[in-house]
Amino acid sequence: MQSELLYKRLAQKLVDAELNREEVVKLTAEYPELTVEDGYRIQNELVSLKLRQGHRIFASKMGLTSQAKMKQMNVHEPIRGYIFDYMNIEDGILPINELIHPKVEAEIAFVLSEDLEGPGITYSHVLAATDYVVPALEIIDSRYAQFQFTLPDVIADNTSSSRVFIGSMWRKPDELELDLVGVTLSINGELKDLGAGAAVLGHPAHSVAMLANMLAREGRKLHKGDLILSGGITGSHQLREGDVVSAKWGGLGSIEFVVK
Ligand code: OOG
Ligand code: MG
Repeated sequence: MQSELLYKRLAQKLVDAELNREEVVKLTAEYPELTVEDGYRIQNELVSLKLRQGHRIFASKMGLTSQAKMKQMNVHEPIRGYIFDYMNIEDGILPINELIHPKVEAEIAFVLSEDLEGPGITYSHVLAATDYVVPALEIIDSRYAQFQFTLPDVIADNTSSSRVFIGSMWRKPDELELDLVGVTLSINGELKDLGAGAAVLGHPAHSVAMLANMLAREGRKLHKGDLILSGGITGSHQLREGDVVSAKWGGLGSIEFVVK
């Protein structure tokens, strides 16, 4: 357990790195003793800083919930974080000059019709409390050099959250078998990755249940109306200026954007 002042200082460092588009050395290089709990304390400070700057929380997210992601990032435990209002892109253009080394990943997101309060939340509670499921492309942009980090680092860095594109096809959860929803991710017409909802902890609703149960440990809950990203089904893929990205979900439509 570190001091309050250190949490604040490290949160500020990560916020500055994002604003200045300058990668930083991972926190555990300087503070190897940082724990997962410290990571969440730093993330809490980062969220407070953003809220004080006038930003609002747009969505909650889970990360590292699929084998594809855990293997790729070499971190083997699911994590939670936030997506802020300024991160939501609605015009189909990703401005790369605002980012460090962005990557894209395909996800399934949930909109809740009721509060979900753990502990003991299961995926069937989640499905019963889901208003809509929607496709999402998340843009992650670690503030750390070479996109390399340990578990406490990536938690502190708000799970690499950077931007998000939400699809326009909203479906009721009982209209689909979410574990069987397939997704393809293409860049410049070339198929880069594919997967199915089951890649996320067997069923993406398990990821939302895990989030509710993680929050319960801090006496918190998910709220009616919350939007929650359940984590990358596919691995994440590096983006370059001029790229045209397109993803398709079975029964959930598609999302396209260009990198400018
Ligand atoms: C951490 C964020 C992971 C996901 O969906 O797995 C994430 C990272 O890979 O940099 O958002
Ligand atoms: Mg993600």
